[in-house]
Amino acid sequence: MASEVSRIMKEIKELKIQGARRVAAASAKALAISVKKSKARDLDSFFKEIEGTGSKLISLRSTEPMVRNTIRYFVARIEKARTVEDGKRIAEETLKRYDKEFTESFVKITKYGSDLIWDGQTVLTHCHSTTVNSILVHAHKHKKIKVICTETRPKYQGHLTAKQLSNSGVDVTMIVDSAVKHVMKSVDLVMVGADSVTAEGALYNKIGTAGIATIAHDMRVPFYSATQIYKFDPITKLGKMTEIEMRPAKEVLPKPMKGVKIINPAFDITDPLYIRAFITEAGIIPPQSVGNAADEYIRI
Ligand code: RUB
Repeated sequence: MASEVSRIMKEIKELKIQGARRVAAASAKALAISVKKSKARDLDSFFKEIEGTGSKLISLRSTEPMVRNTIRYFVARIEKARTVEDGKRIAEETLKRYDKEFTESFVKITKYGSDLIWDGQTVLTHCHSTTVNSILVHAHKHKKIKVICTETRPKYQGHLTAKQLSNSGVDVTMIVDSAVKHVMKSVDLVMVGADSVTAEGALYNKIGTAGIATIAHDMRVPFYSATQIYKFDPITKLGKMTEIEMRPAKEVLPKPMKGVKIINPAFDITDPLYIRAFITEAGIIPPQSVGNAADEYIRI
């Protein structure tokens, strides 16, 4: 395997590349590199190689349907090749097309999400979502907004959120995750990203999201998730659940504590009942319509 591909895989695993969009984009890049560098002499071994790299990329973060959808997007096109050289050309073209579609949907979501925030409002966010950050920076350019972000235990992705927002001039305040209830009275809306969206409109996002949604619901604060439709998980149409990635205990406690067990789920599930809408490239979609939008939009 090319060293650049191994490096990308390692960075995904260690969360140096984190967040569903960045993980999917990096996986697309890694697959395209491995196709380009393939030394396979016949189509059979070429396809096997692609399948192997694709499966490896998918296995790195198990709660990421966007990676699975991305790999399927590539494989479905490359599999039409008649020769290895043809396959390499198709992979290159697919990467260009994928990047273009990826950027276009991101621009749309940024605009739709920003339109939901009114002048003078305070938005609470959790973890680090490139999608939500883009919305908040865009909104800040056109109106006066405040942002409250959680630090996001155990890996503190909220630090990156705070840093990026502050560098862009956004008024940002960071809280510990357990302070969400305390601050909710001064929040006008909650906006988080998404890792997986299911057929019934449930949301998988960073651990802690479901608790925030419950508090927002109790206090009548609208809760939105900004997501590309490619985060829809097709297996949920068949009644299966997206898997929740369990991460190493040392992320919670670097040195083990005698007699103490640790579990470290990376994500949790927010009930559709608590979600006002998903902000997608297809518009602002209520949870019950997400499955239809996915049928319409996902072109694999
Ligand atoms: C990141 C996370 C983000 C979503 C959306 O978790 O939960 O909210 O991935 O991000 P982790 P984006 O840090 O474990 O990857 O909008 O950038 O796709």
